[in-house]
Amino acid sequence: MAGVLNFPTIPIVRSVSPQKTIYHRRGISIRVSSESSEPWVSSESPEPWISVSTEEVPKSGFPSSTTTTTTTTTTTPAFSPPPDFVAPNPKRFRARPDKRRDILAASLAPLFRFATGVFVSGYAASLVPKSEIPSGTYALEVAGYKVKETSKLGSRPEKPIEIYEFESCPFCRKVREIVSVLDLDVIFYPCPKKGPNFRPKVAQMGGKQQFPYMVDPNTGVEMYESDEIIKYLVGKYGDGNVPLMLSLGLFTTLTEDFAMIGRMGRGSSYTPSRLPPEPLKLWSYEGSPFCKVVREVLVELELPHLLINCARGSPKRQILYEKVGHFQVPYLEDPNTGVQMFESAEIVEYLRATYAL
Ligand SMILES: N[C@@H](CCC(=O)N[C@@H](CS)C(=O)NCC(=O)O)C(=O)O
Repeated sequence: MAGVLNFPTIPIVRSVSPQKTIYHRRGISIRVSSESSEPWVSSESPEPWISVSTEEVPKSGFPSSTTTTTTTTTTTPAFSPPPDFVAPNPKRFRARPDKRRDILAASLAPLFRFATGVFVSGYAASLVPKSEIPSGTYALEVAGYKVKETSKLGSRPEKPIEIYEFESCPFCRKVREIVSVLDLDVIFYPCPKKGPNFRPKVAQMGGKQQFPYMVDPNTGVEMYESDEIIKYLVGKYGDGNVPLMLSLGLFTTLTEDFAMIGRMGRGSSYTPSRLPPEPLKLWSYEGSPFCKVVREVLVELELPHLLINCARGSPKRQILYEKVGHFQVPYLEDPNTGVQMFESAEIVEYLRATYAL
């Protein structure tokens, strides 16, 4: 379990390279150069399927509008679904019998956190007769009624926020809760212990290996410190108010520590894996125990993933519902193999079969 002490970042100005200077003040840094790099491919990647070529590449992943001629790596991996792969049918609110203990243990987290990360900002719900919900509209059914859910969300960022973190870190969980509450989409760069790619990248960007580390490509702001990140995000993309359960100092940290008890150590250590060229896409939210077990494996395999947050009250529930005719999370879309699937147990097996070495 992580400790509960949180040390403020000492103000420093540090020159990282001739092209890039990062200013740190109380954990906040602003990227002031247009230098960029491929977001998830390590320059030292020894992977055998990576060939080196010189070509004109548009820079991506971090704030930059420049196009540079540079030597870059192009990946030509053959990622394919496991043999005989068949996507399972969705079974809402049901854990596969051999995974019931895992899901029960993962359910302790939202209990200890009083459901923070289960509902989006300004959530309200009422039971209405079925006839009041137009057909083709997502709504949960309870005892012959439909649940009408609404929310009040702030302004939306154009590009997803980027967060470097790992599942079993209580400070990272605080930040994952706030992005669920604010209904923000995030590219997560997992940083498990001994992970070869994104831990070094954070040290390169911010000067030290400390997590979470957030990059907002919309503003160029980068920062360490969970509390600072939370304040920044609610100010920019919320109503400016930090939710109570994230503003109670030691109590918040302790309950975040307790939230890890059921799944102690999961989602913290690196499992050697093959890094795909494209981030995976996971429809998910922090309060769901079914999503938690999938996130643990994404982190262990160090797989970058765009997380589409859709806690209760999120308008994105309707988007998934229209897209696949059903709403349930976790829902994985893997652009590297073309696989799209529901069901946490099978997603975990798929990820291990496809990416673990
Ligand atoms: N058997 C599924 C269960 C997933 C599930 O039921 N997820 C809940 C969220 S915790 C859900 O999507 N509920 C639908 C809803 O809220 O409308 C799995 O293991 O992935």
